Amino acid sequence: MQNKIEKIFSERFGGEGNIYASAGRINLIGEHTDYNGGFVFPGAIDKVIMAEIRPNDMEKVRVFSIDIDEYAEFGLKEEDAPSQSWARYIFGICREIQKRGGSVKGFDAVFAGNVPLGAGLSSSAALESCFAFALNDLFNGNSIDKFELAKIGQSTEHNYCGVNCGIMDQFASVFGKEGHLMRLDCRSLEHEYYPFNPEGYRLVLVDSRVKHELKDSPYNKRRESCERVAKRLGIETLRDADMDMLNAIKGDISAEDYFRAKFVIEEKERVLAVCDALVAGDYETVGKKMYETHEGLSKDYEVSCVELDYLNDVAKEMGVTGSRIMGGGFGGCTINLLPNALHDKFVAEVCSRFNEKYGHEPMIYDVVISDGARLVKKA
Ligand code: GAF
Repeated sequence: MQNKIEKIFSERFGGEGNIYASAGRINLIGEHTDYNGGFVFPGAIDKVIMAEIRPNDMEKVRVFSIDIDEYAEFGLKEEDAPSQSWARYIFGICREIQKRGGSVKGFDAVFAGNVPLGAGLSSSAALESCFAFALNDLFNGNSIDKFELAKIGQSTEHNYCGVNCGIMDQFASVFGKEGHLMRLDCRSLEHEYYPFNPEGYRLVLVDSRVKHELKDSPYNKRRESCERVAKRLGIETLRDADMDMLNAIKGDISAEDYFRAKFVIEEKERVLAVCDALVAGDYETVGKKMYETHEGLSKDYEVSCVELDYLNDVAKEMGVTGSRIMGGGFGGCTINLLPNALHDKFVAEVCSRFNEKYGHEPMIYDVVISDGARLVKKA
């Protein structure tokens, strides 16, 4: 990928720029808890967005996406927003840096990636944090701290891409560390790295290749449900709610809102239980909690789909230790924790059975926990 980026950059713009990369993410457990001030347990992976970037002494950005095979050119004022949705991520990063008093001048860029799109692996956070990291380095002497870089990515989603996401994806993408997951408290942003080296086990993603776009999905609606319940309870976020509090207002809220909040309250406890189980090497408990999360996401939060439920059923039938939908839902991947010895058999069977039922094979990704945003090469 890097060679191709360098070749195209020099053909389009001449010479060379710095090369930066940032990663997609997995999340072991803690789904839809981030925007409720709860805990998540993500890590960056070895699938990246990589960009070659160089200031151009103009007041405009010229950028080429290799994967989409499109070029965009835009200025740096609010009214200069590009029409292409992929370019709005980059424009949003520029604007959010500027809004915080940071500097962004014109630049040329070429980028590509291998984070599968719409698979729940957060390709958009990888793109955002790659550019946020790069523009901090190129125009701000790295004076913007990493917490702010993650928030710049999140605000880009809110203000330029129509997704009211939490902070998990951008945080994992910026703070990712090779071989480690991180337990992140999304309210305080306190985080602790956990070495992830489960002896005898591994993580495998099964991508249903059912595409979702969070922007057009009911993701924002889920968040609104949670906020309505929190407001009714007189608390800032569901982080501070428990089942007794929720049951006490059950008659005053819609059944839908009740079940959304119930999932979030239960999921909060599951993340903490999984962190402890992981430290104790108790993978059976980790797996059990993953299945409970899937059940909750499917029945109470209603962000699954038939394909993902089927993948979960096959995993359970085959003795996979833990399996669940990963990410926002409405398509994408399941994440599976399984003994090494079951890996090949599971992969072969899940592919053939899924193909038989839905007419296409899922994609399989073996998870490698890697670093997040970084400078790859200086020009
Ligand atoms: C998406 C969002 F971007 C995250 O903020 C998070 O809410 C996740 O869905 C669900 O846990 O990836």
